[in-house]
Amino acid sequence: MNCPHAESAQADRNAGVITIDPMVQDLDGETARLRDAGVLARIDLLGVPAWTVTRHAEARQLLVDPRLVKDIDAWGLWQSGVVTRAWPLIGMIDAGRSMFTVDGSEHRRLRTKTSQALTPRRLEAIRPDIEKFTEELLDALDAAQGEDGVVDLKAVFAQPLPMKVVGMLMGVDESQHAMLTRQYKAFFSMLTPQDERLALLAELDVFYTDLVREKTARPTDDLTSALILAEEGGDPLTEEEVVGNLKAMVAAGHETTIGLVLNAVRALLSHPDQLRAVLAGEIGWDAVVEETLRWDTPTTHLLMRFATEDIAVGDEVIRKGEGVVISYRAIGRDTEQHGPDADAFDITRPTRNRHMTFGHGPHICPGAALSRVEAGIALPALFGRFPGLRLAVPDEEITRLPVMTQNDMAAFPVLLG
Ligand code: STR
Repeated sequence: MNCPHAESAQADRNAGVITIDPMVQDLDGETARLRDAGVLARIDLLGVPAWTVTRHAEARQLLVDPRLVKDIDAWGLWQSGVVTRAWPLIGMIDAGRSMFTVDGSEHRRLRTKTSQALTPRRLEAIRPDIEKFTEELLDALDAAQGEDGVVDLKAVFAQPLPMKVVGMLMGVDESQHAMLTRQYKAFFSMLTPQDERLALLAELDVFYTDLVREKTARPTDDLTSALILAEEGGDPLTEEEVVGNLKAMVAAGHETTIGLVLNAVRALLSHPDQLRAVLAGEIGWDAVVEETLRWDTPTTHLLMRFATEDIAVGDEVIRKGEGVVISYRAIGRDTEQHGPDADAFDITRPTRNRHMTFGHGPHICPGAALSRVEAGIALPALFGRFPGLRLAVPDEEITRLPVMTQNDMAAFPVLLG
């Protein structure tokens, strides 16, 4: 290109692009840069350009805009073959047919049974099971202390609990939990070579398909069996659709709740006055859960939606075929929504319940109530059993995993008190 204007226009464009660094340790710095870049920011995801939404109000609008769809075939860069299955983030988007990837009336058909099974009322029935899992894992935590008293709260507590819960709901045998944890860890890590990631996704497909066939032959009282059975007079989900929903439930139910529990513990340990207020009963655990969801979102960036028409947002235009990410961490720190001190963790904040961390609109997280029940049981039980719980290393030494879409810690070493 020898036209100087075009070149400088190109440079300007690149100058405004924020590269999402898979190795980033300073996540607050990344969040602040995205917010400074505006309502809509141009980002680079491992060489692939996309928009991201960084503000609460505009995200709320876009999340109900039918011109934005989840169908990967609406993506220009996919249609043209620029993005292929060789791109490390493809598994976040091209995940098979499920409630996660389909819109409109088909989406309602795919999602109804799952959301009905996860209402706060229905969840009361499994509360005793979650409490039992929690107590068992607290015993395991006690037993796992090393000679120096240090134990990894992630590996021994925060990670197995959501897997036990989602495993019970979906009918995944305990003997498979460690395998699934290992596979999802490799799936999310950007250090995993892409051929290995594609291979593990194929293995998981076989695993889930076998499970669906088993439940088809011998239905039990789990949600997988319920998804297989047709409504009276209704048309049943296909095997592919049941597998897709099962994959989405296990992946989402496992990964995100680990983050919620650990992020809450971390926030409380670094804000001891607030921990004291909660332990003294001055403020409820629900406040801790909601403020953690706002301030330190388990999902940093949610991939991806595609514009089926040009969509104007402020002074920018998302062109037909372009991809849009929702940056939930930036949205939680929106000063217009949460005030000038949005970067501060404050469980007494009046807007703590007005976050959008579970999304909004038709795709709003169907597991939101479940994760609130899990965290609402796990956190008080943990601090009830170990009131002197503290970090075994300085907070700055907690390292993030190389995961682009989640705020994932490598380990969370604690002393039980
Ligand atoms: C992982 C791979 C898979 O087999 C199915 C899904 C669909 C649901 C996705 C999940 C994915 C990745 C993690 C997600 C989850 C929905 C919510 C969760 C994006 C692509 C997070 O918010 C982290």
